Amino acid sequence: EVIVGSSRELVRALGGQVDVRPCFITEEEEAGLLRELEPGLKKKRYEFDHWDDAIHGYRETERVSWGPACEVVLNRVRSAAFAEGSPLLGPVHVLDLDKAGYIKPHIDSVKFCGSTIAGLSLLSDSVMRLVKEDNPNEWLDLLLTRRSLYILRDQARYDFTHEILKDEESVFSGQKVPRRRRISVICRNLPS
Ligand code: AKG
Repeated sequence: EVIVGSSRELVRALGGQVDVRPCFITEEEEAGLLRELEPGLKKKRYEFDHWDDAIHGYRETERVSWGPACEVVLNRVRSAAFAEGSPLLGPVHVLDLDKAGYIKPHIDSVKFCGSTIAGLSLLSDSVMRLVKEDNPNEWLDLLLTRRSLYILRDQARYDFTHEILKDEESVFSGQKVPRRRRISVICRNLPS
């Protein structure tokens, strides 16, 4: 099980809007993505000190063009997450979280991103928590294993905050999920 929540009803109700696919990419594909991303990321420093930021302990980049092997992987992500012809945000967002880094609860800007967020997780397992914005008793935890894909859409994207738990709090269904350095590769569509 990779999705648990405050109630069975909520898990069922949001089922069509939250998708977690373990082992979405192979070890070779992960290595290929890292080979393309590491040189650029290594030139940046992790940011820890911006207290108003949603993200703590991160560096990030955007990438428009990829080598052929990575393009194949990204096209698989796009066809899993988006309807054919749906206009996508050109650059793919790459977020590198330090082992001590985490993402605080937030809702992505409705001005800049559309109904769907799709992310690959590289290098580490993690727990993503969704919490209903107007009722914190309603929540879902997603187990994002290394090399998995998650997709959030519609209500799950607009009405729930999402966050990536810090290592000390990284527990899924009672089981510790050690959080190491994690890189996410995130595709989004444009607002309609
Ligand atoms: C965001 O960019 O809005 C995220 O929360 C990224 C989540 C992730 O790292 O997978």
